[in-house]
Formats: sequence, C-alpha cells, structure tokens
Amino acid sequence: NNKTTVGLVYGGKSGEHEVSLQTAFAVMNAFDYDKYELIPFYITKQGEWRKGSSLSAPLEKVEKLKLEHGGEGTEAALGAIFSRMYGGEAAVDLMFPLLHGTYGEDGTIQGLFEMANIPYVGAGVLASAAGMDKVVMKKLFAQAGLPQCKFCHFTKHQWEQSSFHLIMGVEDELGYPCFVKPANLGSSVGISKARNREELERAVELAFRYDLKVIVEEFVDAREVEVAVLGNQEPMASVPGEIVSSADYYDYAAKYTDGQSEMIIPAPVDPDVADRLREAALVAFQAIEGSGITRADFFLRKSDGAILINEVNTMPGFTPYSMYPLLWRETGLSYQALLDRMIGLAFERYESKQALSYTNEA
Ligand code: G1L
Repeated sequence: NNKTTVGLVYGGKSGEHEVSLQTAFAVMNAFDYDKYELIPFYITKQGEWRKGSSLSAPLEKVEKLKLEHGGEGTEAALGAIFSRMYGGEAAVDLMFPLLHGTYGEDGTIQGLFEMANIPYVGAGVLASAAGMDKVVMKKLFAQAGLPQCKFCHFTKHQWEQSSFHLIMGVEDELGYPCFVKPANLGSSVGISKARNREELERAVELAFRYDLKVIVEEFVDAREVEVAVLGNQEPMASVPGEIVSSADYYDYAAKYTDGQSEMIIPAPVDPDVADRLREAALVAFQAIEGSGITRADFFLRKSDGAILINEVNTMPGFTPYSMYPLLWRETGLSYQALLDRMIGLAFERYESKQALSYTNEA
C-alpha cells in the first residue's frame, strides 16, 4: 500500500463546529482515493476525540462524520497521532486540521502535531496564533510597512483601571463611528459598532465577554477585497475577489449566515490595483510567517483608493464554494488540485524542519 494516509480532524469545541463538519464532508468528497486513504478524527463539542477507521471512499452523508457507531475514543485517537513517538508504526502520514483550536484559541492543534512530530497542512504554531489575534497581527503588519486602518487596543484589566482614559484615547485617535471587537479572531460574536460614547462603553463591555483583549478600529468607507495565498518559502497570490454585501458590511449575520453577500471573482479593479493587492497579500503572508495557505482581506478605501490590510486568515472558509478555493479555481487550480498542493506543501515544510538541529550536540 503506497497511498498517503491523511488524518482529517474536524468538529471541535468552537462555534464553527457545524461549518467544520460541512467543510470536512466537502474535502472528503474531493480526495482522489487512488492516491489517498483517509482517517477521520472527529472532536465533539465536548472536546472528546473519535477516530474512525480508514476510508478508501467518502462517507455517504455529513452525519456519518460524527462517527456515532464504532468510532474509537480519545485515547485511541491520540495514540494514533503519537504512535511514532513510541516506535509504533505511523498510523497517519499527515494531519489535515479543519478547525480552530480546541478551545477557540489557535496554534493549539498545530502544537499537538508538532509534539507528535507529524506533518500537517496549513500554518504552523506561530502563524496560526498570530493570525488569531487581531492586535498581534496588526503589529506585524505595521512592522512590515503595510497600510491599515487606525486602531486602539486594551485589556480588560486596563479597562477596569482607567476606562475614561481609554475612551479619550479612542475619541482622539479614531472618532465615531468605530468598531469594537474581541481581539481573538475566532469569535465571530461580540462585534459591534459604536456611534457615540455611550455605545462605545456598551460595545466594549460586550466584547469583554468574549476575550480579555479588545480592539477598536476606525470606520473606513471601503470596498472589501480578498486574495488567496498558497505556498511556503515562495508563495503565490491568486487574483483578488470582492465581497459585496447588501447590508452593512460589518454585519456578521448578513455576511456569513444569511447569504446576503455576493462574491465577485475576479474583483472588478484596475490591473495595477490587482497587482498591488497581490503583492500586499504576499507581504502579509510573510509578515505572519505563514506557510501553506492564507487568505488576505483588504479594504479599498473609497475616498482615495488606498489599499488597507484588514486581516489574514490562516483558516479561511474552505468548502468548494468559499472564497479561498474559488479564487484558486479562477487562477487555474481546481479544488482537488488545491488539496494535493496543500498536502505537498505540508510534507515540504516538515522535511525542511527535520534537517534542523535542536541541541548543541554534534
Ligand atoms: F489546514 C488548512 F488547510 F490550512 C485549513 C485549516 C482550516 C484550511 C481551512 C480551515 N478552515 C476551517 O477549519 C473552517 C473555517 C472550516 C472551520 Cl474553523
């Protein structure tokens, strides 16, 4: 048997549990089973693991991915991932995580794979963690010289100590309206718009229910465009795509759940703007030390056409109808070819790290 065994991990203790299941179903259906064998690893909403048996064809429906019959438990699942650590035969050749970290923060699942010395698809620990934290990410963008909207940030502790001082800072630097968000990108909740001081206070209190760190961003009247990046040391950028929302573009429900937004691929922008977007997407990828994939999200400011980086996502929507795969399709890479490429990149990155020394012994 010379097939590559891929461990697909999905579910998880996050608000995106269902999205993850649907995505895993799409990925499972796209695999070329002449080349790959698939082992499903489901993490329940309670955080328990279930390992299924090896698949040489997709399961018939999404529900089956919950492995309710005959799946092995947490111990067997983790045993399979760590088997090479105690001289066992490798149960999987690489892991393909389709979820945010088990507890909503990120870099955690990637850290598990690092400790198990097993290759995995997508960003490493550092980029995953940096990509989950809007404040850390914006500091890295600033360091890389990428233009972005103005922002303020503070911790719950700082807010409790001196909220008046912080409010003055927001009013001085950003003004109204502004947007208040938990710093953790994983939470799609807790985001609100503030039009005045009273709303700002309420918005901050709300955001602090979801994270100990909050970011406040200035309002920019802008078009929203995204670029897909793929690669390791020499990443490539896709054509840009635009997201057009009928509702307020900061309205999360309208954007992601109601299907009230539309993707335009390629984005109708001048060729030189498209080139600058692609270049900036590569700079952003390098700024967070990305590997494998990222989706870079930009604002195109209406007043002056400025390109502002908003965020990069190391775990973007990933069904065949999501922006990231669609951008590659437009650029000439099918969903199946994209999966092949991502797996190739995972092995490539693993191999280059294997060659390193971790001690000062000869
Ligand atoms: F590992 C990859 F390929 F980098 C990767 C990991 C996670 C790509 C896309 C995702 N996305 C998701 O897991 C999700 C948005 C479906 C759920 Cl959080």
